[in-house]
Amino acid sequence: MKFNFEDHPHRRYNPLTGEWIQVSPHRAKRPWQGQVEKIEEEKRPEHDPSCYLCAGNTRIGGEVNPQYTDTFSFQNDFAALLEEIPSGEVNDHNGLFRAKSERGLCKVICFSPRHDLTIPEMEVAGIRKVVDLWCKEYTELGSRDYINYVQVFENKGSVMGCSNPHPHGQIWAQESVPLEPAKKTENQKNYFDANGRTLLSDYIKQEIEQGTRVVYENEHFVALVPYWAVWPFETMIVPKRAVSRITDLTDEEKDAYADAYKHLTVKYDNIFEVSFPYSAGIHQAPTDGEDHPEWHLHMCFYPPLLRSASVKKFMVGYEMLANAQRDITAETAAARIREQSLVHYKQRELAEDNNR
Ligand code: H2U
Repeated sequence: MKFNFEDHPHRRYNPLTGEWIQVSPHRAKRPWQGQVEKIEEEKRPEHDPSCYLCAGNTRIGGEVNPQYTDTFSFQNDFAALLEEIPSGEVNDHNGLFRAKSERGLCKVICFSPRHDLTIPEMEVAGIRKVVDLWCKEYTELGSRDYINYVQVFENKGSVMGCSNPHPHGQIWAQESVPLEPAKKTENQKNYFDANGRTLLSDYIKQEIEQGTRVVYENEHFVALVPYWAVWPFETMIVPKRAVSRITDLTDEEKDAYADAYKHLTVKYDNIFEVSFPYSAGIHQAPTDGEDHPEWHLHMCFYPPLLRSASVKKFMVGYEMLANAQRDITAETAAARIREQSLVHYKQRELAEDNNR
């Protein structure tokens, strides 16, 4: 018998983080053949008077949101990181008790004043305004002396712990480079030093040639299920040109980014005909004053759903105690995402209703 990746358990290596993932393809080669139940979603109003992110409403701390018309950002009223703290450090008992003060700040980014929309339901032009706001925030926050990393992210759906369905994301900016981007800095640097090209330029060149894990592509961006994906429908959006930070993208590339973000998430929603939950975020160069030519910007999407709108993958048991593991292969998941329409299911349903 000859080993093959479609049938036999194996491990795959993530060159960005230096970690391995256990793949058990024999356990669930066609996980979507079971029943797919459709969850009825509540219809939200365009403006909700009780939402703290809607335009003109009062937030918990008493501040009133402006009558914004596209995007809006504000400092998180319950920020996890604070700017005004004294610095301190503890290192006791042979390093067994170590701690260090951490300065930073947290912002909330509203993607649209429309309470009833999500990224896949927004126009590309509206999403482009979100990209522009990310650029503005990355520049402003990153230019502060003590801020060495700016993490842009979005928690979508209550299953991801998102507290409000109004389309929004967050930014945490801080003194240290956090764990995930720190691992990626080290591995990308080693690759760049050895090869003179970014790790992801070489990687996406192969992916585009092979095509099996690509789910969407436009002139400047590619969306794919990484070879080393952990979550069932995990993806990455990567610019084709090696840019270290979002502010290095040209106007045309920023439009293409918005287009890829929209179309990937439309496909996501279409899989189970439900607003697909995920945590997504941009990994890019630290704002530590260094050039970072090794860094190749990318956006990671980690959706928890596995088999239907209500069956999610749990990272428990073996995953908690030993190693991340998946059943369906990256290739199978990619085929499933790729085959989805670029028309959002709600648009299709609307068109069907109008034709009736
Ligand atoms: P989620 O993305 O997890 O839903 O978080 C929304 C953030 O909005 C959350 O971090 C903040 C919360 O602290 N928030 C405010 O800053 N002001 C408010 O009035 C309510 C919530």
